[in-house]
Amino acid sequence: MTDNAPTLPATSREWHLLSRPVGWPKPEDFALVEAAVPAPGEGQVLVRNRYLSVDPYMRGRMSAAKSYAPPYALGEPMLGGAVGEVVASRAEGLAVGDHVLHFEGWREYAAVDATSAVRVDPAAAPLPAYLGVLGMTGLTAYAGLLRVADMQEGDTVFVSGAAGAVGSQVGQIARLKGAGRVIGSAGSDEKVKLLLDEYGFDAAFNYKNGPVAEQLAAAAPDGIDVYFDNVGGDHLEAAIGALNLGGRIAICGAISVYNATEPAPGPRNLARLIQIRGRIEGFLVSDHYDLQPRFVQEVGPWVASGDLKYGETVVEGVENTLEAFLGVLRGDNTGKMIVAL
Ligand code: NAP
Ligand code: FER
Repeated sequence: MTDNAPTLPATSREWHLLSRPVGWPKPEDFALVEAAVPAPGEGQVLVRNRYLSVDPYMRGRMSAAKSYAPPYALGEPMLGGAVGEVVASRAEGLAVGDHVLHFEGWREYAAVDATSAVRVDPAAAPLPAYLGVLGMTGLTAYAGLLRVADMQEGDTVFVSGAAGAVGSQVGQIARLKGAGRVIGSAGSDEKVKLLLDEYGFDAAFNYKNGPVAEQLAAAAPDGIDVYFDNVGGDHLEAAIGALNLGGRIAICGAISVYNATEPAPGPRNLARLIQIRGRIEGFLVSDHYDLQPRFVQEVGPWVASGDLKYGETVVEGVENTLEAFLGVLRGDNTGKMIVAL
């Protein structure tokens, strides 16, 4: 059965990668292209995207290096999380007017295989929440803190990137799960104030105000039991230096080196892990989707009650998607960076 909405434009806009950035991505590496609105094939839906996700990992997919996700193809629309409305359907089980989460972001309209679209309920949560607090970044925080770092009640937890999408949720989940002390670092005094005043962190510092090791030592005089690493670099070295006996570090991201053109130096104090029997473990959210039901069941009510607060930085217009992405790398965002179309 073909189920069509009455009026669709003939063309719409999509972002292509033209060349692989070296260092900081430049506008010339990208193009906003006008292309025909695709007709959905059998088993597909045509989605009018409403919200696009821009995320740090996309920097990795702009490079040619082999990784867990294939590089973006040159001259093709880029991929990324998006939530939109079905405007035409040739798929069983999805109808015009349904809202779906899918992976063909960076564009206004997308023909999406129904098998890779997940229906979401706009009455249960605002649509952008499915990209952030109840979506990929939220699950990353939940799985990384509770499963990978194995946070226990009473632990002192340190998280970097603490005012961002993942980090702000890590700190609050830690508090709600009974951490003894929650410490965050972020890149501006305003973000630090937000962590202390709104998100219930016990201590926070601006990593641009002085050496991380010194600021962490002041914030955690008795050391830390868990470090949730979003940034790498000197934060990681400082956290290893502050780690208590049996401490755990979950390596989630290393945004401080995503634009590096030379291999970044590693922590100089890894041998400390021997005496403290410390553990460092990297993880990918995609290996933890079995936790999604538990995550939504536990975190959903905290979000609904306001016990867990979340921020979003919303940029308007598909033409501003690249700027929004660059803004994430610069630290323009508080909470999840979202592009609203
Ligand atoms: P986000 O934290 O909302 O945004 C990125 C933040 O990084 C910026 O707001 C900026 O905040 C900070 N930043 C930029 N350059 C920095 C630097 N040199 N040093 C320290 N901080 C810097 O992004 P997110 O989506 O929540 O992702 C956070 C981290 O988790 C990223 O590293 C990402 O790659 C990773 N991640 C991993 C997985 C996984 O499966 N492993 C899944 C999702 C995300 P400031 O103002 O504080 O500098
Ligand atoms: C995924 C695995 C990892 C994913 C995102 C990430 C969007 C992010 C990794 C990073 O930021 O380092 O399946 O889906």
